[in-house]
Amino acid sequence: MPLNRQIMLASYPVGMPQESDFRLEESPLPHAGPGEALIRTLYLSVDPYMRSRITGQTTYAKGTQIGELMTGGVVGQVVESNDPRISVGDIVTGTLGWQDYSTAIAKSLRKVDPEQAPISTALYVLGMPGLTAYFGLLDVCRPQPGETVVVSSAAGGVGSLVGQIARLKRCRAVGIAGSDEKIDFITQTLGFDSGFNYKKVTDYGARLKELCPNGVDVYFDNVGGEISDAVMPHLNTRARVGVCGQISQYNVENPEPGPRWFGQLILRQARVEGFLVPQFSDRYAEGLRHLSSWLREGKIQYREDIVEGLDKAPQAFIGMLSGRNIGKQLVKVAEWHRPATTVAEHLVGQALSLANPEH
Ligand code: NAP
Ligand code: FER
Repeated sequence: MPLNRQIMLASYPVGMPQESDFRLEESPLPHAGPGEALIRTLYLSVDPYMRSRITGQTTYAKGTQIGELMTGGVVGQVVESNDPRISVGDIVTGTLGWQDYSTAIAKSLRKVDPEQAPISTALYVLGMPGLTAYFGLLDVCRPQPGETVVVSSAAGGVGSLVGQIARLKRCRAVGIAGSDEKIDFITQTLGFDSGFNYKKVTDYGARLKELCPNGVDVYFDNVGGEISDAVMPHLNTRARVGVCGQISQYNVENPEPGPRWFGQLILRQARVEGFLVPQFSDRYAEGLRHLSSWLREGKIQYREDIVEGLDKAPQAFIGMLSGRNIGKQLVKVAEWHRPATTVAEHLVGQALSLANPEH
């Protein structure tokens, strides 16, 4: 009888989480109840928001209590289903947690089409980070052709997409990230116009002035802290700042005091707006349609940083918070075994379309 490995919260982290804040437990495999499916985890996403869920306090969502399962987005394969909408073998995504197997109400799951894109993209370009970049940039920041868009944490899941979407909208994209390798990645592979490594540059303001000679029209803020303080004086008249995340503050025990830049907003008649991606949930289909066309047409490049093994999830999470990821940090939990029928159907489909291109 296989066991289900689960990663539980062992203690509320103080500052940067430690591996000892998490505990691996084993329990009997669950079964799907009425209207439910049993899902085998294939990929798990570790994301910054999880840090705010393990503080012992409730923010916009209920936190994880000590002894409870760590939450997280999963792509998995259905192994049992008690709902006609979901079949055994389907690939689905949902918020299922850090475990090998999960049960979920079938209607809370989204089906993933493995023919459309690699299934792991449901946790990145075609998932929550992609939608965050899409709506955060296009709806909150409203970039116009020719404008300069600055994005922080530019080589990460959300930031890597923000810069590319900005380029698709004919903006100049400038990224800020924490290593030379990340800057090479965003400029050489992703097509950002320029960027700088904030761990090497000491005078952020001077570097921003060089890289943004026409000022900053849009700042997509993923980090807050000193980096954002340095961007604010460069805002143009009617600039827009989308506050997506403040990761520089997630692991500090006491909020850092910072320069006071509200006067700059008056001077520049600028707008600062925070957002949470679920506020756009009634338009996710629109976002996914655009993101998947860009992906299919090769207009968006992506890089996944994959750690293997569920037991490595805490390490992957801590690594991501510490900046070790380039692209989206994922955990590969199990190999995907395509059901034979799907492969056969796929091959027949391919053969038919080769024989008859109109098919
Ligand atoms: P990510 O950028 O892939 O990974 C986190 C990155 O944060 C690290 O790689 C690191 O890169 C950077 N970082 C860590 N500590 C930092 C510090 N002190 N100063 C500056 N950078 C630091 O993560 P993601 O999933 O794409 O999320 C990015 C941001 O978006 C996070 O703030 C997250 O909370 C936010 N978010 C918001 C929403 C929403 O709905 N509002 C949804 C999703 C994500 P460096 O090497 O560059 O330091
Ligand atoms: C969500 C709302 C916000 C969510 C993630 C976030 C997984 C991320 C917020 C952050 O990183 O600040 O429903 O779903």
